[in-house]
This record gives sequence, C-alpha cells and structure tokens, in this order.
Amino acid sequence: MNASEQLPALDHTVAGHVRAASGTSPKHATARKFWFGLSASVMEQLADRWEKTTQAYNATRQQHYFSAEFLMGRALLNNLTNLNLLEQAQSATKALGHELSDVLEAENDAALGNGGLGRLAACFLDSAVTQDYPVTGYGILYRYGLFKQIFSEGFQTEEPDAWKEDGYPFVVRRENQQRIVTFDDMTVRATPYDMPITGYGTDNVGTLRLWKAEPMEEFDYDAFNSQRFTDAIVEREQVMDLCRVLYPNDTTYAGKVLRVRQQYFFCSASLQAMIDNYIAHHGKDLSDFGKYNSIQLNDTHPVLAIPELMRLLMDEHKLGWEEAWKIVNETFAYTNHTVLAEALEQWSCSIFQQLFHRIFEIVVEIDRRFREEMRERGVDEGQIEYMSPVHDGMVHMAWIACYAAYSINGVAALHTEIIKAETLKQWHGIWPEKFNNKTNGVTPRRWLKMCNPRLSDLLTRLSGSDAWVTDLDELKKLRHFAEDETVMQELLDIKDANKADFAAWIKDRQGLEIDPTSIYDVQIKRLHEYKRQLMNALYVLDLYFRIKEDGEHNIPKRTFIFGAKAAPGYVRAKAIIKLINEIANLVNNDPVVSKILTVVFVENYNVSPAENIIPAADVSEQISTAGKEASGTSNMKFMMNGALTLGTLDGANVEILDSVGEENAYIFGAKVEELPALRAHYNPHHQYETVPGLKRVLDALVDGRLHDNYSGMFHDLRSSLLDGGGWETPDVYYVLGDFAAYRETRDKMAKDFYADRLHWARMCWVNICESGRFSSDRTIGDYAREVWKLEPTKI
Ligand code: 26W
Repeated sequence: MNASEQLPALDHTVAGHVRAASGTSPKHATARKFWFGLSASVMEQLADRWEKTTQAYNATRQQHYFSAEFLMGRALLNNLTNLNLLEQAQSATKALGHELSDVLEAENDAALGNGGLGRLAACFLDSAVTQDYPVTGYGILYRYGLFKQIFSEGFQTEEPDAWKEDGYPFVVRRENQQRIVTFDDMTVRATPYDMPITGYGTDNVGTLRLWKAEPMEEFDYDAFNSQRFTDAIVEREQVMDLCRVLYPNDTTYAGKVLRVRQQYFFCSASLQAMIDNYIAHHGKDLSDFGKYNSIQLNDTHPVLAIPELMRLLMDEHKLGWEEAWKIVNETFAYTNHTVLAEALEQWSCSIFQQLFHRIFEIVVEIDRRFREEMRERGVDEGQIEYMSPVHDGMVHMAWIACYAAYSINGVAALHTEIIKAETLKQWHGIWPEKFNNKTNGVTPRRWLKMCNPRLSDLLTRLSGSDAWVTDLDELKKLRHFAEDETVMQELLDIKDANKADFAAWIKDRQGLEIDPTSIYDVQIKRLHEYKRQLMNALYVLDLYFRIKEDGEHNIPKRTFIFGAKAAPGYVRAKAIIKLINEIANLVNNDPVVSKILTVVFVENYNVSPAENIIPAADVSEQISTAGKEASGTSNMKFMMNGALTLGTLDGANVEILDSVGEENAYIFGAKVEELPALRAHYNPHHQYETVPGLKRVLDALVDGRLHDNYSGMFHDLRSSLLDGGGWETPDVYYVLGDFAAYRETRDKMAKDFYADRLHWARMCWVNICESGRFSSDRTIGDYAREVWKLEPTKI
C-alpha cells in the first residue's frame, strides 16, 4: 500500500478542516471559512503526489517558466475538477449544510497578472502538468494583485486588491528553501511560497513558485530597544514594499525602480534555487547546467536573469566568462508578446549602477563583446550601435534577450512574421535560426470543461468519452453533427441556458436587467486604444441614433457587453471607459431604445467574470488594428464556447479564420499589408464627412449630449481621432478608417443571427469542433518538442 492509498477520502476529511478553519461546526461556518476548510482538504489529497513529482522532476531535464505575472484566477474548482473530486466535494458540502456553488464564490481571484501575458502563463502551467512535462513556474507573491476597478459616476477608480489578507490555502511557505538576494543598498530574504498545479487525468502535480521578500531579521530589536522604533519599522517596510503590488501597466513601459527590483529579486532567487538543485542532483561541475535546465523568459520582464546567471556562475561558482556565457546561451529562450514600441523595456544605466553595480558591469561586458562580435561579422557601426545592449544611457532588455537566447518566438503566425520583418529584423538578419512561432493556446479544462458544463456534457456524450478534454483535436470528429438538426437545436438550447445564467449573474452583481433572447455581443480585454473599444462604442452610439433619430426599425435586439480595466495612468483609456458608461446610461434609460439595446459594462473584469461571460457569448469582438494584437487569447476561448468571431485579420484571428473557413467568421477591415498605403493619404476628416453615421456620433461627444463631467475627456477623444489633439498623428489606430466596414459587417452579423437559427448554430458548431489547434496543450507540446527538448516524466 502506498502513502496516498492510506489517505482518507475527501468527503471524510472536509468537516474536520472546516472546523479547524472556522472554529465552529461546519453548519455554522461562513462560506468563506468553508472554502478554507475544503481547500485544505484538497491540499491534503495532493500533498504526497506533489512531493513525488518534485523529486521525479529534479532528476531529469526541466523547464523553468520565468514570468512577472501569473493570472491564476480561482483554484478550488480547478483542482476539484482535475483531481476528479468534484462529485465528492459536492455531496460532502451538501451534507454539511452548504452549497458548493456558494463556497466556490467565496474564493478571491489570484489576479497576479494584467491580462493576456499573465493568463497565458497560467494556461501553460495547466497544460504542462496535464501532459506530465517537468515544468515549474517562477514569479512573485504580490500582496496586492491587479487593482480592483470601481466605477464612480462612470469613471474608473482603483482600489487595492487584498486577495490573500486573511490567508490563502493554496500556497505552502517553504521555510527551508529561502535564498538571499543582495542589492547594493539592501539585502533581503526571499522565501518561496509554492502553489501546487494539478493536471487533468494525471497524478503529477507541478509547482508554481512565488517568491516573497522578507527582512533579513524578523525584527530589529536593537533598534527597537534603543528608541529607534520607527527606524526598525521603516526598514522592515522597505523590504516588504518589494512584493507589495503588481504594476498595473499593460503594454506601457514605465521605468520604476521598484519594478526593476522586483524583476531582479525573483530572477536571482529562482536561479539560486535552480543551481543548488542542480548541484544536489548532478554534482558540483556546472558545465552541464544547460543540459538539465532551460528557462523560458515570458517577455523581457525576467531578462535580468541573463546577467544574474552570469554573475552566479562566475562570482559564486568560479566559472570563466566563456564557460558561463556558453551555459547562458544553452539555457535561455525568449518570447516576445508585443510589437508596440512603448512596451519595450529599457532601464536607465544609473538605476542599474545604483541597485546592482556588479550586474551593470556584466551588462557592459556583454555589450562590449556583442559589439566586437558584430564587427567581426562585418555589421556596420550604425546598426551595431542600434542593436547594442547598452546605448544612449539605457540598458535595452529585449536586445540582451535576443543576443543571449537560443530561441526567440512570437505568439501567433502573423506576429512572428512581423517581429522577423520589423520589430526584431536586425536580429533575424543575423540569427534567422533562432526565430520560431508558437501560436498561443488556452486550457480547455478551465475554458470549456469547467466554465461550460452543459456544452462539455454534450461533447462527451457525442464523442462517447471525455478524451477531448486532454486531446481537443478529438472534437474535429464531431463536425458532421452540424448536419444533425437535433444536435444543433441542443446547441442552441445550451447557449440559451448559459445566457439565462449570465442574465441572472449580472442582475445579482450589478442590478441590470438584460434580455436573454437578445444577441450577446462581447468585448472583454484590457482597455487599450489599439484594441479599439472606442470603435465598438461609436457603433453602439450610432445604432442608438439610428433607432432614435432615423426611426430605423428591424434593428435586431442586442446586448453589448464590455469588460476592461484601464492602466490607472492611461488617461485616454479611462476616457473610453467613461464614454462607454455614458453610452450605457443613454441607451439603458431610453424608453424606446432600451427595448432593443442594452449596454453592460462588467465592473472589475477578471478571470472569474470571464468564466461567466464567455459561455454565454454569441459574438466575440476581436477588432484590433491589424498588426497590433500579437495573438489574443480570448478569441480562442470564445471560439471553444461557440461564439463567432467578429474581427480583423490580426494576431491569432488569422489562424482561427484558417481553421473555420471564411463562411464561419465575420472578418472586416484593413489588412496589415494594406495599412501603410491607406495611411499615406489618410484624412480622417474625409471619413467624418462621408462615412454614414460618423459625423453624428463624433459630434455627440462634444455637443452636450454625452457628459464627461466637465473633464474635457470626450473632447480629447474626438480630437485624437480627427486631428490628433494637434500634436500627434490623428487616428493612429485607424478607428475611423475601418468604421464603415465594421458597421456593415456587424449589421449583417446581427441580421444573420435571427434570420436562420440553425445556420447560426452550424457556424458555432464548426468553431467549437475546430478549436483543437488553440488548446494550450498543443502550444506546450510544440514548445516542449521544438524549444525545450523535454520529455514527459510521469510519476
Ligand atoms: C513593461 C510594460 C509591459 C507590460 C506588459 C509591457 C508588455 C506587457 C505585455 C507583453 C502585454 C501583454 O500582455 N501582451 C499580450 O500577450 C498575450 C499573450 O501572448 C497576447 O495574446 C496579446 O495579444 C498581447 O497583447
């Protein structure tokens, strides 16, 4: 009998854990305390397998995913599903006088990420462990996750997200695994908090290691005793500051000292742990380090790991530069997630000199050797200067990554072509063999099985098994059911039931009544000008006027659903939020229009709201300016749940279109290759005068029909489109340029929805059946084989 067989079953242990957590009988425990107890029972169930997995992984070649962000969302339901404990938990909970659904709702999201990049990291961990790949995630245990969004008078305000103030049962503090991280001006203790990552249909349990910064001494009693009480507190707080908050900037770089401290902190601690582990298992000779370890850098945020590994190998382990650099070259792979120039991280040299002069020295030496190597290759001086890791008083993180890494990848086919041809073209010219594409994916466990049980049941029934849960390509075999009217009717019924659920959810959450028979047209993602929520909003406003002033009838019933957080300092993004909320006011309170249209802005959009919204969606808005969205991942989640894409040929939309065929998607707008010519003689005023509806909506921004509370925000929005506020290029993201095509396509889509329900269902079905390519299992398999050279290691 092995250790896990001696474990009492979950339904026998819950009551005890709930008592311990609540100090009451289970019946009288709050939902939150019950959640603590149930979660502790789950941890108990997986502990032995977790230990075994860690041991097994340590003996083999491993992959390490370094990321400043992991947008995990909730853990309990995910773990119950993966461990096949859902039914037990359900009955045990009921028997103790609670509803599992209420208990699950008591969990806060672990929102340790901004958006796509952080959620991708979470999906990757799920897929890696499900396929038994020895992958470990490394990041930061932020005390406050992404800010909580509150609307006040339609404006976004931010509050701290204290997600774990009363404790969090899914991390284990590893006292005995602490490391010391040294800055020139402070020394901190890094304590790992490990989160188990369960997979579906496997006993393996992977690890997400989140580091927390702590003072070297718990408390400076000397300072305290010598009447320097405040000094003792202040020093302590400075260290605690390190992990206090996740930076809420998505795609805009801000050179904040605390952020670079965070980056160095988790990179250094993770590398130290990796090296110690290597030595423990493979001996003191580090020359094979790169044979047993590979590190994926999730964008440039962890690029400091490159000079830090050099430092550790040379200063702590006495290797020479060449030996160390060879190991670095074998170890690092870099993923680029954005082409936006404003997102490229570069730090001023003075920050490096002040925080870690030794790292700066190493970076300068990397720079010297880089220049030398380029001269030998005959690259001209101008280009060398541009590509050099250190120039103009700045350290260029992406350039260090491109030089040191053995692999550089983009996150969708189109995006990879763009980085090869533009963003990173000089590096591609020199090292074409480093470049490869890994189109993103999402985990079908969370984004289909868990969030859409009705559809999951149908898929399992038609397939005759749930093999699709770990092999999403299986769904292709169901495509022929598109011709089966009974199945298509079932699909429509499932969507209707999900839509009714969403209506109840939003009523409960925000007090809004919506009509579940209307089309649910959804755009949920971070707020950014390039994602063009503004174009969506202008369309809704136009529709309002078409009903109100033009007396257009036959406008199909629609609910427009938005969810988006704006970076707190991104004034124009915040203006767009206010605008959407004002349009919602106008539309929802109009006696005539509100019978046809409703606008819902889901406050505080996060992973859990997404799980309620996506299964209910009919239309997936993926309308970024072509070339700007690296991949997108919500587009894949919608597809899996049977929503149709209304989108531009951007990011992974291109591949979605390729999978489903153009008859099963609604594509519009300028293409990447057309944009330069279109822009060359672009005059937004011409659009304003000639495109149906545009003049009216743009004027409504400033003629008093919409109120921005005298902030001048709407005026700025209008002039950003028409004349760039006088100093920048007008309409950078081609909102007015694409508006006519968008309007036409969106109108047609809405008509089609009602015209032939069965036809619509068939299109949705094809999207579901062809979504296998967008499972993160496929993505992780590709990384494992082509980049990481990794074998599955089953315990
Ligand atoms: C330094 C500030 C900063 C912060 C975050 C710069 C850049 C970022 C990320 C790279 C932004 C991001 O999340 N990018 C998104 O990554 C997703 C996963 O690959 C893609 O699907 C999205 O298209 C891309 O915008």
